[in-house]
Amino acid sequence: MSKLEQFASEHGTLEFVSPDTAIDLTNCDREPIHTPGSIQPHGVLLVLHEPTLTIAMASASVRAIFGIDAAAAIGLPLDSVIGPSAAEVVGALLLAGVDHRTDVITSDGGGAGTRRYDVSVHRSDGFALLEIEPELQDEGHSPHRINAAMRATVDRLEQAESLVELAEGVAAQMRVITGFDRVWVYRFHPDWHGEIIGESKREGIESWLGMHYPASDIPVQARALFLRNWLRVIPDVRYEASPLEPTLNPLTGEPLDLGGAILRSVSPIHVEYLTNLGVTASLVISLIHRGKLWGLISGHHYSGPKRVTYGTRVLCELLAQSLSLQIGVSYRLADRDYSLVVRERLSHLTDLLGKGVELEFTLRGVVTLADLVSADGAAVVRGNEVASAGRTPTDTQILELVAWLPTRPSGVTVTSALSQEFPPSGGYEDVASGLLAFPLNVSHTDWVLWFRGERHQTVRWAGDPRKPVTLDATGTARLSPRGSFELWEQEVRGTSIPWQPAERDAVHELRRTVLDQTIRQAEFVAARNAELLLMNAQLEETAVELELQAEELLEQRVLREQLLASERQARGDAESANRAKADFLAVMSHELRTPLNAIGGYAQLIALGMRGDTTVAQRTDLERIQVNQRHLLGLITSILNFTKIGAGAIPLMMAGVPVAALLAGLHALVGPQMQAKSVQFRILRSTGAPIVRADEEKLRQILVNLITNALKFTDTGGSVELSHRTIGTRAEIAVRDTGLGIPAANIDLIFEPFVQVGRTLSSASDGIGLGLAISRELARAMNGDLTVSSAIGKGSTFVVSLPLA
Ligand code: BLA
Repeated sequence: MSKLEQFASEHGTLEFVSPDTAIDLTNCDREPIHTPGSIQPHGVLLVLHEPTLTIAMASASVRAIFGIDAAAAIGLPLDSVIGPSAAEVVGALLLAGVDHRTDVITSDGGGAGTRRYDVSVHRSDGFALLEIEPELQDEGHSPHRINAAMRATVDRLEQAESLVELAEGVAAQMRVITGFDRVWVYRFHPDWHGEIIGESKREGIESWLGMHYPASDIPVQARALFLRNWLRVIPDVRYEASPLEPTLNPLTGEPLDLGGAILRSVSPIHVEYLTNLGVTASLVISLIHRGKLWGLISGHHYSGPKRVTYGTRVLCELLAQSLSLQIGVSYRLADRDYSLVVRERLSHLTDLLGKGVELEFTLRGVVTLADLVSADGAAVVRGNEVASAGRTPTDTQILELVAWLPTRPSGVTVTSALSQEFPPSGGYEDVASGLLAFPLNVSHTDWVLWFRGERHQTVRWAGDPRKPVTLDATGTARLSPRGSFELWEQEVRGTSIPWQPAERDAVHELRRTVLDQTIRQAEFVAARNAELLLMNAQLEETAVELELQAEELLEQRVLREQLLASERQARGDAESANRAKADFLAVMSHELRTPLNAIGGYAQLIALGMRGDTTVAQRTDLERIQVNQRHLLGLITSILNFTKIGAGAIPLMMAGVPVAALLAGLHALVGPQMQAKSVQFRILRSTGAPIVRADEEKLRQILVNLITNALKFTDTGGSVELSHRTIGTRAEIAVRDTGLGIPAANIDLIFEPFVQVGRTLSSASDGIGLGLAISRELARAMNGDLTVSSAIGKGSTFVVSLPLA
């Protein structure tokens, strides 16, 4: 793709008005500045047929320089105008096949005697265009001097610590080389308005450093030409244009495209602009990096015409290129560094989400949701529920915002000037001038939002940017660039620091992770429901049978109870009822295990292929049946255990247990799991050597349960720590983790049997939340207790306390 096509694809197509249309406010960006039909008169343009090199068009200036009328030159061979040896050099240049201009110096007589000229060739509209400028007295650009200038520049570039220093260094060098009154470096902003970011000027003229200029000062078609032609000169702003003869391209009947010509006559509007600024001569070089126009560097003269030799121009181009390069590199380095940081934060968050942690949880922690994109605050909205952290609008304001968001094109919303799109947010610009948001569901009721506060900024414009032109006395919009460049300060309100590409990418990625997760959960729940329905039907049959058996058992028990009535009286009714319930559950659980084992066994037979080949889908189903079968089995075993303790049915072997030795022994049991997950496992030494009264096996079971739990909720890189201490007549053993922590509201629930806390979804193999309930029952059965304290994002500490022996 040519640069121009690329430019057009980024900026929309360039359309031009016809040459004789008057240029006014509505069409000034469509002035066909590439086809002015004339050139600046300090040089000559000869338009040549190839390969004959006969002249097809010539500029009127050919008369002053080569002593022949343009009209008379048409149809002549080139050598008869510029002399044979010069024509030979031009022919060689063209043969070299270099398509854009190639500049050399050639000397010859032609009609006007022997002189030296700078010539330059390029091709346009099917012709070879030859531009000839009488050579200037050389300003002494020997290779030695060029070398010295480049060296000085490179030194300055190397030492520059900032963009401004870099730009000033290059401007200063360029001013030394060219002798312009001022050299300025201009950088385009994303909306194509520009800012002077570096300057070098002679004493006695005002500085323009830091001034801003509206985008309309350099309209789109002029910027497009900047990419085609890197260097433009206007040696005398008061020049009188030299017209082409004939006026139109004889091959096409259209005006000739002079977009690549250095001598091209410039737009009268721009000439007027320069005149208003007091500029008498100028030179402009595009600053291009990776095919993109990012700025320009320009020399101004205020004290009459100024031509710059060809050699000097080449040197200036080199300077401009090194500046582009240097700036490109430092931007890319900074971008890359920041991208890496954002990536790291992203992977931390997606890891958490991958473990089933709710998005709301990530509002706080080591790396928060807000941290991901360096936002001031973030919020997760689900229906009317708002969870937020950091600097954010109020819940009500957030809900209003979320009601408005679905009216925008869906997907990720990115703005650094929210109040321009959503005026009600004008009331809280200080916390939310920047917004990044994406919906969590298709009905657009749930959202994640990031906020950035207002950035205070004053922009110094050279003249009021809202009035780029002045109107004539009749008030009609005849275009004339403004005459005043008086400082005009604008307080920019309601904008935040813009969101960086790396930040937007991270949000897109997070969105993908969250949506994937949601889909997977929905599928999982649906699949489980289907399985459970199937299993329910099977179990129901068994249940009917069991019920009958249980009734029978109860009857027998009643009979027996009647016989043993006297003995039972002493125990009290409450206890007996309890025991009856436990026994019933025990029997039922026991009886359930048999058919469940059968289900598992048959499923395994089929899975192993003993009943013939199975399809992939069937194997997946079988796996699910087995997973659920094991899950149910686990549940039943837990119920059994729980009821046994509750009814005092678990025999306890109470003895003196030395705590330190017990803890040390745990290493072998849980160490490998810790290592596998890269969680640090530590047993802290303590001065005392307490011996508690407990059932050693049961105490170990409690601790293993607590440690396994801690590991489950602790991220890779975290730690689990065991410690003990003696308080009065009791010893305390603590299991501390650096995991997710338990929300205060849930603290009381975690010891309830059958309640799962802090997990979105319990996978079938994870147990059913009986572990903690059992552990506490066991601890209490041993005259001890189990308690917990926790802080969100920091971790939890479970403490088993037992009486000393
Ligand atoms: C071109 N306008 C330009 C150029 C510059 C500026 C640098 C390129 C000139 C060249 O390539 O030689 C703008 N000049 C500036 C700025 C400063 C400066 C910002 O000295 C600040 C110090 N110009 C207007 C308006 C219009 C306009 C209102 O102000 C049209 C509505 C048009 N500017 C305009 C056109 C060109 C231009 C058409 C192209 C000139 C050409 O290459 O023919």
